[in-house]
Amino acid sequence: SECLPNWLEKRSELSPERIALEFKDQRYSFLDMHNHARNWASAFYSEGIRRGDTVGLLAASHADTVFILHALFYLGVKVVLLNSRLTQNELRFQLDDSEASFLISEQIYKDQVNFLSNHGITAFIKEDFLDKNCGEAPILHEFVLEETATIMYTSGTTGKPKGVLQTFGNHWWSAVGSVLNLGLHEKDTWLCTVPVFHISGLSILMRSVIYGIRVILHDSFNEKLVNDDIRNKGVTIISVVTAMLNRMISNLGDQKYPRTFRCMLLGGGPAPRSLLEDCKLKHIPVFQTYGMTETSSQIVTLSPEYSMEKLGSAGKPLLPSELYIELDGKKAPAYQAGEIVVKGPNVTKGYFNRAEETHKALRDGWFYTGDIGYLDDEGFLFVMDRRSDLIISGGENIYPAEIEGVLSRHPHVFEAGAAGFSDSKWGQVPYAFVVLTQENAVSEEELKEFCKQYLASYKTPKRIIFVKELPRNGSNKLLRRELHTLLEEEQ
Ligand code: S0N
Ligand code: AMP
Ligand code: MG
Ligand code: MG
Ligand code: MG
Repeated sequence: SECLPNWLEKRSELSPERIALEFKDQRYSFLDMHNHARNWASAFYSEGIRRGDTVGLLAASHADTVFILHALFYLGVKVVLLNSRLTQNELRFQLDDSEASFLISEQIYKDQVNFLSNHGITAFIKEDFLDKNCGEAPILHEFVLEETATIMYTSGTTGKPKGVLQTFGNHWWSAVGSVLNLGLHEKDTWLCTVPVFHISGLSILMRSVIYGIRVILHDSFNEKLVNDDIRNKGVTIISVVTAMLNRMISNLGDQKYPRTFRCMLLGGGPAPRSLLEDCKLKHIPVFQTYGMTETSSQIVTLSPEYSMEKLGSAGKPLLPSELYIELDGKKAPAYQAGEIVVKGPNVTKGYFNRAEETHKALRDGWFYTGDIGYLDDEGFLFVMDRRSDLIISGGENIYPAEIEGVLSRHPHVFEAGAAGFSDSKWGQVPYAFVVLTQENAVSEEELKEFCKQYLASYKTPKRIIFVKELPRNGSNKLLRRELHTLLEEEQ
């Protein structure tokens, strides 16, 4: 099977002195990074972690996290990237579902780690390794392109998250597709302030070692610090979601970004027209992109020369990828909306242990995104609506079925329906509509607290509205879109 040299090891031979990573004013060259990765690999190896194992990683954005990730690739381990906003119950589900044998985490998540250890997961805290002296681990000098490198969970319409398999080949081709569109400048620096447990962030780390460019990593998103770094540290590219860009612009005020800042890569959800126009007026080089966990980040991105002329479009499929719009089982003509269907070497081979869902999504090599959009007569994509029922809040996905499932477990909840409502800060937030078994049996606050045990805070309904019944069609299917009218009636 097809292989490529271990990227970071190779990079550390090609450009050992070049700065790979900056984190809180600490700088690491590619050679430093390789050495750190090797040391972590040895530490993990001495604990029994082996090629082919599946290992969960629950870690904040930190230089160590980057080294640990590479270390796990060096060992040929499949890494399950865990969203640190999730509750203990959600984390446990993902570790069980992915059949992970180990968890690597850190002190700040000790509560989660204790909970998970008590549920049978072998967990390590990175701080415990610090003074350990280990022998050397055998590391992979080649990556097999079809092997799974990472697994990221994405929620589903049924309410049960599923693990998206991302191979080394997927990551490689994603990085190649991006650079063939955006180009590579000698002084490129990518600011990473999106989480590395999402593909938005992880793909930046992959591009860094493949291209040999510097990454400036922030441990959280702070619009002032981001603007400072863009203005003063030679950042040329940053990846953002709409909620971040809004905050950056209001913090920027009348100040300007330097001309060397060449790309504000905007993805992860809808890009409001007013925001794009505002950026155009301010000469901020926004590049809208369309991509998802299943495509290992961007699959469609507006190219530089069209960023103004095709404002509102997500662009054309990147060079390695293809796309068409399907309507009633056929290719739709220009301007006809339908399902966005994509293909390319960056597209997942499927969901872990979910044959049925994999077969439904992947047909004849084409991936059915569930998103709705159209192509204009020049082949530019306009994304209109997200996959069925998906709520995107500040770049985080929420599926109504997941909220409904949790609420229904409450003894006083007879039934529940959830939907997304627009919100100026997050784009959308979830609301829930609940029919109680008995009037006033439980309060809105109590139900929210109940939700927080099982749902990350961003998934917990911002409002819970008590109703007498839920809108259903003749075959008793919940009509989520009609929940909006229910709210209007309440007010
Ligand atoms: C927007 C972010 C930064 C907000 O986080 P912030 O401000 O740091 O919040 P905290 O201080 O941690 O918490 C304060 C309160 O706010 C709640 N909260 C936090 N985030 C959200 C949210 N998203 N929605 C609702 N509430 C939120 C906290 O819970 C807390 O409240 P309490 O106290 O009640 O707990 C942060 O959310 C963020 O980082 N968002 C972006 C995530 C992201 O990267 N999403 C993209 C995922 N998609 C992909 O990766 C595929 C697309 C892709 O790859 C891509 C995307 C963008 C650009 C480029 C690409 C590419 O293709 O390369
Ligand atoms: P995730 O993989 O969790 O980031 O979710 C990806 C989803 O975000 C896609 O399937 C779309 O529904 C949505 N999305 C990504 N990019 C865009 C875009 N440019 N416009 C509208 N929706 C988008
Ligand atoms: Mg914050
Ligand atoms: Mg998401
Ligand atoms: Mg119940």
